[in-house]
Amino acid sequence: MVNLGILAHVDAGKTSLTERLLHTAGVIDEVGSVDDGNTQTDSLALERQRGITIKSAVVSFVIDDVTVNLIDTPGHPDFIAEVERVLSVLDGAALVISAVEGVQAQTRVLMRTLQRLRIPTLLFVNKIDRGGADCTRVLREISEKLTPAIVPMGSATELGTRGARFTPFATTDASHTARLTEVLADQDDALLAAYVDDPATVPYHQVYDALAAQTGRALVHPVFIGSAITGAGVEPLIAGITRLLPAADGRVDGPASGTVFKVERGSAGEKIAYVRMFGGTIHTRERIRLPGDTEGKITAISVFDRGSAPSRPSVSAGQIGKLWGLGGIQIGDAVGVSLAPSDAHHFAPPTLETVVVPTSPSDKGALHVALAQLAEQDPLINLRQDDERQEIFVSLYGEVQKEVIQATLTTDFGIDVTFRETTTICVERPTGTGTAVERLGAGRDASTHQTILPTLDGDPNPFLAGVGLRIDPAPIGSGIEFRLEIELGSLPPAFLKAIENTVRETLHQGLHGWEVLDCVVTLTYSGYVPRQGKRGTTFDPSISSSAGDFRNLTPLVVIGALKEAGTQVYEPVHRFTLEAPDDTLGAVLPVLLRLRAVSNPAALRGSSATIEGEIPAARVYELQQQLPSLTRGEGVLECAFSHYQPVRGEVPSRQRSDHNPLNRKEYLLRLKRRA
Ligand SMILES: Nc1nc2c(ncn2[C@@H]2O[C@H](COP(=O)(O)OP(=O)(O)OP(=O)(O)O)[C@@H](O)[C@H]2O)c(=O)[nH]1
Ligand SMILES: [Mg+2]
Repeated sequence: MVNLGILAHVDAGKTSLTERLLHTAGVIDEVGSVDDGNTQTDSLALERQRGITIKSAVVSFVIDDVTVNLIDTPGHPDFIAEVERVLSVLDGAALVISAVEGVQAQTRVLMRTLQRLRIPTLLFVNKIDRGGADCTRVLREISEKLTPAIVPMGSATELGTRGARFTPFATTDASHTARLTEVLADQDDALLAAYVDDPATVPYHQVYDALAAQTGRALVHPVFIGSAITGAGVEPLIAGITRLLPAADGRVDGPASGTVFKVERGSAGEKIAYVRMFGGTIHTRERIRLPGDTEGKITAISVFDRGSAPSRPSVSAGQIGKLWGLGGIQIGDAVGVSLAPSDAHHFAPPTLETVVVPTSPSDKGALHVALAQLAEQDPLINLRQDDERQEIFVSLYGEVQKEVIQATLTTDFGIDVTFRETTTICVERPTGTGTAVERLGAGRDASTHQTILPTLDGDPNPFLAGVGLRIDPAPIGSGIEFRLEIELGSLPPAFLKAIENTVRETLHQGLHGWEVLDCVVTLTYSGYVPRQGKRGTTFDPSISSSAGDFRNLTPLVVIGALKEAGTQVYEPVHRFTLEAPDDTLGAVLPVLLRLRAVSNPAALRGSSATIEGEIPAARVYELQQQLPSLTRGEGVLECAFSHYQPVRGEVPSRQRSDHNPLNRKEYLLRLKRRA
């Protein structure tokens, strides 16, 4: 059993290849076509209309007794979140690259991530039947831009014609064996010794075994070549999938553990969770452990097997199943014993945000419910409601995702919506160290514990809590770390938890309203009043500290420390590749400059110019809008998130939540009014 992901830049041919694999394996009699909207994996109405994949889909087939569960993923960067969730459940991947377009922006992003996660990956150079196919160039691009650790498994002829063919190198081909040995010997001492002894006598099966072993460790990447449309090269690819990728392991009789990578709603609105099992077995009617120490009862199971997913009494290690009955389940959740951290992110978060407005104001409540359901299937939509104006914000990767959300709300929920302008999501990082402290008792009379009225020189701390914090900057990508510099045990655990949670919550909005990243927050002081009562009673909350006191006080200390530390706002930047006719460069370049893009000199090939560079995410949409008129409709733009860069000039800010104001007095007054 192999769980295989098919990944690629948009339009490289993943869905067409999936269809062809299913046909070759005998699962379907007719090969469906993306262009006719009748493939197995692009089954949503929207996918069929648009001819692009939007959601990951699972199909399965059996070849030579190996069950392959294949996950077809979307290539459009707006749907990268779908790819992200699938990565944690794969035994291997096939990365598809067009023989015409070659290595594209998203190809690089995906390969980098596959390598970082050490996922065994085969490459498939597709579309050799199309005009302009050039395998030599594409193989060179692969080794220059993706990885030099590749081994072509055969050669292609009659490129650019319907008759284009792929011929695997013969096992008796001495020069192929020698080339393979050379690449593999680096990591394999036994092979190296045999090779040095006598290169001509190393048997092919020994080399092939070494190839499988190193492919399994993601050290090398076999390259297959062919066409999803004509079927050229597909049988050798299948042989590669079943013989070179490592099979799923995990004990069927061990403790049950699996990961949920997709959630959908069935025809009756019921929740269906797709789970990849890593160990053990789950049965119907069984109660299983879910995150947050909760339990769920499975009401039905189906398991992917030969095309469809028939109902089964159980799902076991290695398999992918659909589970019914788990109402609270979310994408990324572990079922049973948790193996991997579920909140690991492999790609950049969404960099855009927009306000969703129902056309009819009476739809507001329904819209909220609908978006919450969509967010369940796509957690990165990240709903956010504005306290004051009650507006609903959603995070986005791009305009296509926005159109898909709009269409889904209309067709599935009957709600028409429009969007307010899309804004970029920035982040903040502290620039220095800052400290702040609010001492216990500062605002209370020591003997009566009554609140001291605010004086002219400031409002004393009115809560039965004391907190001191220091904020230090931390390396990029390190997230937020909470440390203690107080003695362990000097504060009840519930109060400590309240402080840490509130610190994290408050840092969702820094001095300019953006999420604060990459810092260490240290608790340097704490104070509380133990449970006590007045005259005879044992407990009086008005004179004993509560978790609420800490939750209310902590934002003041966080913001105080952050103000002293200072923050820098960063904006997301995309890497782009722009291809356009060379005589349109005169029109394109000034526009790039105006949009604050930084680019290399154009590379010319024939009459086509390619420009690579970086552009603020905030300007990508404008460039996309202008491109057709600048390039007679021939320009092609590819973008992928690259990094965050400090904002120069006017600093954008985001509206703050009530529980996190910059102004101390305002904050205290608001709490008082609410009380
Ligand atoms: N000539 C030719 N066309 C192909 C081949 N593979 C795919 N196509 C065409 O390329 C287009 C995109 O194919 P898809 O299979 O939808 O590509 P995809 O990678 O699944 O696209 P997304 O899922 O949207 O990222 C369609 O028009 C296909 O017919 C091929 O091998 N040869
Ligand atoms: Mg597709």
